Amino acid sequence: MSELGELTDAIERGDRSAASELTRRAIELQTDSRAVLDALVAGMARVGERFRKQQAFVPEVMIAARAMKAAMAEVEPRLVEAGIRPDRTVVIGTVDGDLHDIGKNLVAMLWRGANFEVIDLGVDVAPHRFAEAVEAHGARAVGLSTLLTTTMPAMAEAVKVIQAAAGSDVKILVGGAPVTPDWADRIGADAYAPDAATAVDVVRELIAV
Ligand code: B1M
Repeated sequence: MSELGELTDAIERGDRSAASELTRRAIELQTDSRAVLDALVAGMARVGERFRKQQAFVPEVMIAARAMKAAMAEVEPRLVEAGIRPDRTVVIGTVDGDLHDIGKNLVAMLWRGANFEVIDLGVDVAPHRFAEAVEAHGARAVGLSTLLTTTMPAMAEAVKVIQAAAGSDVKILVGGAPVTPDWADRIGADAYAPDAATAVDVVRELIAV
């Protein structure tokens, strides 16, 4: 197997030290940094796909994301030198009044793994903070998560405030256990994703990456 193939496998297995070592070696061998990045992204994509099929679970995704982070620390200076930037900037957060963040963090990890710059606002995020972050970072999309039926109205309010501030150029993706495609339609969101892996495909489609 090629070294980059081994790197993809190391990310998929969540083997942090192998991922760092293989990335360092690829850099020493002057491998094109874009190809190294693609190998890392491919590893996360495989984990995301297994997660979607319920062949992998939350811990595996978190371990793979940790390996990805370690390998990214090795390759990032080269990417900067080569002028390679993340594809797009996106904002994510759990809506006002809701403290659940495990699902939201999974989405953020897979978005990072897919080479997005992710501005994670955390939990209990007031609507105006989403709008401010979009403006401050020039984000193209916002992800809103909620796990509580009681905070679904806060999701609707966030959509309204973001759209009023940013217009229809900024796309809004919603998700979380009580959220449905019908709810997404009713509150005027651009899209719904049932899980973190699908959220990668959906955001790519929304902003045409
Ligand atoms: Co809470 N909680 N909780 N809780 N909690 C639920 C959600 C609940 C269903 C439990 C139950 O009663 N059976 C229930 C909600 C009921 C309802 O509203 N219908 C509930 C409740 C009531 C509460 C409190 C009100 C309890 C209380 O204090 N009386 C309280 C609320 C606090 C608050 O937020 N203000 C509360 C507190 C907590 C803890 C703090 C203890 C803890 C959260 C810890 C944390 O997140 N750091 C917690 C937990 C862990 C849960 C359960 C057990 C697990 C949630 C979870 O992390 N799932 C949950 C019951 C359950 O789901 N079995 C429950 C794993 C995670 C991977 O799944 O987040 O659904 P999930 O994410 C999925 C998808 O939904 C999707 O992708 C992920 C998978 O790929 N997704 C997105 C999520 N966000 C997305 C965004 C996207 C796209 C997809 O695009 C942007």
